[in-house]
Amino acid sequence: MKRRALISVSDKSGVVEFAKALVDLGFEVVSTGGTFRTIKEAGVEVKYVTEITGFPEILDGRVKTLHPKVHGGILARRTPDHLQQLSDNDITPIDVVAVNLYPFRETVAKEGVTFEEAIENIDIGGPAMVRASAKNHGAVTIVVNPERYAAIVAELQEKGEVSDSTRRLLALEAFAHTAEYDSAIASYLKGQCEEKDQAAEESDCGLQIFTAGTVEKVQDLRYGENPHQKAAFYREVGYAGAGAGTAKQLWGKELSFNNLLDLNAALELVREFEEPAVTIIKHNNPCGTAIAATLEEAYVKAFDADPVSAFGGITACNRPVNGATATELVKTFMEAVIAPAYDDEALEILKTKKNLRIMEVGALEGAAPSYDLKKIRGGFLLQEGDYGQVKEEELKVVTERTPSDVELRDLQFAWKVVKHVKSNAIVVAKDGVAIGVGAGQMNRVGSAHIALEQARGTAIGTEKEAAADVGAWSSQGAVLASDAFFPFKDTVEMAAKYGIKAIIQPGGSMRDDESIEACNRLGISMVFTSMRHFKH
Ligand code: 93A
Repeated sequence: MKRRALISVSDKSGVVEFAKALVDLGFEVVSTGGTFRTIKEAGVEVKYVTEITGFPEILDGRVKTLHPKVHGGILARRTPDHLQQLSDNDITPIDVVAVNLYPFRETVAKEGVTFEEAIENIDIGGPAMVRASAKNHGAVTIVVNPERYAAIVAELQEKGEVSDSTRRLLALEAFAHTAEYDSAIASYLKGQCEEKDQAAEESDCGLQIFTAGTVEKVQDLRYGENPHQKAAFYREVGYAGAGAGTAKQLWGKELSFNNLLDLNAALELVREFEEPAVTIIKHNNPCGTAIAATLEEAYVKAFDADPVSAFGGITACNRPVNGATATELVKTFMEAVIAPAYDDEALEILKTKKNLRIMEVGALEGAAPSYDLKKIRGGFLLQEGDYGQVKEEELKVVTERTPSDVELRDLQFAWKVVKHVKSNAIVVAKDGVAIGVGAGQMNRVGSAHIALEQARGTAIGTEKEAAADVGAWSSQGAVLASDAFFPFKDTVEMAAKYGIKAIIQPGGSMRDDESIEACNRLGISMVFTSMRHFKH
């Protein structure tokens, strides 16, 4: 008896050659409508599936292979008992199954696709055969990927059969194929449900973006946060807009795990600003951030805010990088730079640094919101990104003193920066520059101390020499932002000693009164945002 192969594929690439090779190896090839025609027209011997089922394809092809003559032939163990049952029912075993599924993902990606078209492209008979064959891979060779045809033919030619280990690998590939297929359908339907039900969208936290099949591996990374940790970089399929995950690397060394994390932190910070803005990130915290009239000026100010920390940092710019900015950038060692674009002169200058990773991300506007995922052992936490914004008219002055216009501008600047600093976060700012950053301390006053001490010694641009000469404290007249409320008045009292003139914080502590009283006593303005920005 001839061995039987069943071929039913939507992706017809290589199918004629495969069928021909099987026929040459002595197989009887059975196929469904379109596949049958393709093979037959190429002059290769093939049987139409209805010949073996004795049943027509019905319901516009919805039922073509869903038949015991097919599934019995696939699922039977090659034991005397099962083979006897096949023979009693006039069923021939099927040893090779080549199936790939209706192109669901491609169909729903097409513009203007209707719901009905999408539904018709949900393959039922195909996955049934794929799963049945993969389950019975002890006897059946299942191939879902046309790239495997040649290797299978080669094994059959060499050994007369496909080895156990190959069949098992093919089964694995088959189950991955159907799992990915079903998750694409689930994602699509979820999108459809959400379009109809706004409330559902609001209550749900976008879990569909993390289901298998909606992310793709970009690359294995050399290692994770440390060399003994394996790691890889995945990208959300179809994410619209500029993000660290979608940026293009134009130049430089291979990206590392920590580079990607820092690139993300950097880009998310500068996209807060309308004005030309630059930030330099170290270990996920911004050591220097500035806004200015030009990008070049913003870079110089950001760098000068903390040149020691900026060494080996990751820089983000919210404007295309020009030659002048690039000239400044290459003066020190930077790991990477990310920006919407680069002009030719800038690229030429930046490329003098062999290892500098140059990342181009495109226009920052209009990016879809993204989610934040944190892994815990045995689970994960998913939340919307922190896109909370406080408008100027929502700020509430709670002190006798009102901030001046310049202070108000600095308060709003510092508030945007502090959102991107690990909690407990304190940022001291002056003239559009973050001159002191206190990050990740376990108490707020500890972060304040770090930020204020740094601000005290920071000297920006033209102030540099003057400050050095007279020993002036740069923190004089600066403003301070806190990502969450002050539990005690101690931070206010410390800020006053450093000459801070205005403070921005969410408010909402049991002891707000004490902090307000301290501000009034010390001549400081304080505004409440009623929104906090914890970052863990
Ligand atoms: O419509 S189905 O869900 N019902 C079936 O019984 C069935 N059998 C095979 N889809 C079915 N298929 C699929 O048809 C295969 O998975 C393959 O993608 C496609 C091949 O059809 P044709 O050979 O007519 O081009």
